[in-house]
Amino acid sequence: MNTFSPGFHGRTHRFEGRLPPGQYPTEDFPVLSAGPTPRVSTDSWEFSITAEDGTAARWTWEQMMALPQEEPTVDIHCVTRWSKFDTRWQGVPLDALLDAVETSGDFAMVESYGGYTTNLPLEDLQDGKAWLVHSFDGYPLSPEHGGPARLLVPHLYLWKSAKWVKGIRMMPQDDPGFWESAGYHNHGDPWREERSWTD
Ligand SMILES: Nc1nc2c(c(=O)[nH]1)N[C@H]1C(S)=C(S)[C@@H](COP(=O)(O)O)O[C@H]1N2
Ligand SMILES: [Mo]
Repeated sequence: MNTFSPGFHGRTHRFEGRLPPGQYPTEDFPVLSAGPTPRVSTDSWEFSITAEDGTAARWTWEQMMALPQEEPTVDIHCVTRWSKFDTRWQGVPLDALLDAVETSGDFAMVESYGGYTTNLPLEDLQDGKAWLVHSFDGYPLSPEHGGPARLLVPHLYLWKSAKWVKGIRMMPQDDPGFWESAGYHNHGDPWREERSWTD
């Protein structure tokens, strides 16, 4: 059942202008994982940001949860063409975590429990554009969707929002992550349809 009909195709629907080219809206929340779901307990969970010189800032679960929290409500866009409007999350703005490290690197490699990686220019993680989130729709994030904590970078295709995130490594030069090495676009802006490296 298309839950957005009737009316979605009208010019005055409430999501006018919020659906990037080539996307369709869904109210489902599909799970897309490249491998098995790692089970990470909050007792052993640790998040780190490592500068190019190897110095690292680290947070335990309790330390991360004690930081000022935000509740972003954002639209998310998967490169497999579904978009979901007004998703509600809770977590820590990445700016607060990045403040803890001194870096001159312009690029970041995001690393997950389980081995997934994705690369971004540092600026795509700054200035209120990214969060480390632990709750979705008022509940702790399920393991399938990246719990206990995932990255949320809603202005880029969702493969940049690494699930089960473990840390960020600063890099002086860009380096492709998991999907970026497999032909996905290096940047992934849904409004420019940056889907594959040929786009
Ligand atoms: N660690 C990890 N993060 C990941 C993935 C993955 O396979 N492993 N898949 C990515 C892709 S391709 C998408 S579309 C989204 C899917 O998030 P969801 O399963 O919560 O919908 O997670 C992204 N983050
Ligand atoms: Mo994806």
